[in-house]
Amino acid sequence: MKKALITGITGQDGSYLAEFLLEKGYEVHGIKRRASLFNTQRVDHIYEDPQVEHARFKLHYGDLTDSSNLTRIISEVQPDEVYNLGAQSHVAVSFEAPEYTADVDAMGTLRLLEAIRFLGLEKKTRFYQASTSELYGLVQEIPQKETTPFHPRSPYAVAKMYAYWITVNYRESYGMYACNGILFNHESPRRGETFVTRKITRAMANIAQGLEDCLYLGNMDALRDWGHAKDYVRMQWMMLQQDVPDDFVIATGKQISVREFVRMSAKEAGIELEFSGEGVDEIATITSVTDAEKAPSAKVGDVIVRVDPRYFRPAEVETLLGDPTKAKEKLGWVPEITVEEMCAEMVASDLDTACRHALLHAHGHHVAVSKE
Ligand code: NDP
Ligand code: GDR
Repeated sequence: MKKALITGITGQDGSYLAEFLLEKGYEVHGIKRRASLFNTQRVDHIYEDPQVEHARFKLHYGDLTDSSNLTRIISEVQPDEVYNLGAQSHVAVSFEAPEYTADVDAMGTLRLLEAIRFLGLEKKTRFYQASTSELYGLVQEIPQKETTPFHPRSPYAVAKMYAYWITVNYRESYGMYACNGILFNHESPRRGETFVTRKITRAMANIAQGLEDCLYLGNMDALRDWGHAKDYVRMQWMMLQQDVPDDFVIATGKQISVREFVRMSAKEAGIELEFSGEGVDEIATITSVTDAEKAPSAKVGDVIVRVDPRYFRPAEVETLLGDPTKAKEKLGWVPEITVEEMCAEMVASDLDTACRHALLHAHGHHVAVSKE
């Protein structure tokens, strides 16, 4: 039975990858951080009590900032494959916490690679690094492919650039099977609530159900190539099953703006919107309610989207569009879920939660809607 170790197993991708590998028959180990509240909601459905005989899903406390902890876990597990998905993954937050972001995202990658080497596992353990389209930042070529030059635009992207090159370096220096997946934005109902797609689908559901009045966003002109996390974790595994390690762009090859994603999400929640005004004065107004069951609280004429410059970034990545030709040709990978299908799934999931909260609210229970 193959053994995989996943850092960031409690995150969006970690949870889908763990499910995927369990289905493939792997024994799956994951590193979770100690927190004052439970932080395993995304993997609770696959949790197995450690007392269960032959449990195939095991969690270890750890942190990417702690070398001795990582070395001990890798030594105990002796993994065939390590997927380094753990990161301070929020671009805007990386401007607030640049040093911590570098420690986790850049040095954390080095710590893992060095632990594998130190333990003499460099010929056994295959390594996947969660690289990112943010490396392209100020884009030099459209669409972006494996050979497009990098120009990172945030402390997050600069840290991930170190991680990218140290992964290449360990492959070249020590013959390690180490790969970079240069993944473009990918989302799902499990996406963190402060990334823009989930912030939008959640807000549209809450507004439809009368739990929130207005969504405040930053740059609505930003263009992204959005795919579904389920499609992208499949590719992470495929990359580690080749004869020769290599780096791949993973993307859909299509892009839409943040504004278009708002329109699409509102529609899924039974609301048609019209955008007007420019820059910080841009607003979106309800022009019709197409599904009164989904959106009983929506009223024509209400302004439900505004701009808050607090969400502008010191340096923005305006446009990202990936060219996944290499992944298609060499690995036969094609994304199966469109952005429209993904948006519909996310809104349906957030509407489900909003409906339950609205019911509680109607029965006099206070429901706090946390926002950022
Ligand atoms: P999430 O933010 O959902 O998950 C990040 C994971 O990393 C969480 O499990 C988090 O733990 C963990 N983590 C954070 N800090 C540390 C630390 N100091 N030590 C150990 N673990 C830590 O990210 P995604 O699942 O969306 O992304 C997975 C990876 O892919 C990340 O590296 C991200 O940068 C990269 N990526 C993501 C893309 C996307 O569009 N989703 C695109 C390209 C790259 P906790 O749950 O406790 O917070
Ligand atoms: P990104 O994702 O920065 O691309 O990084 P995010 O969803 O945060 O932003 C996408 C674009 O939307 C604009 N935007 C807003 N973003 C947020 N979070 N909140 C807002 O209110 C808002 N308004 C507009 C942003 O400015 C940006 O242009 C994600 C992360 O998953 C990274 O870890 C990963 O590496 C990259 O995708 C690829």
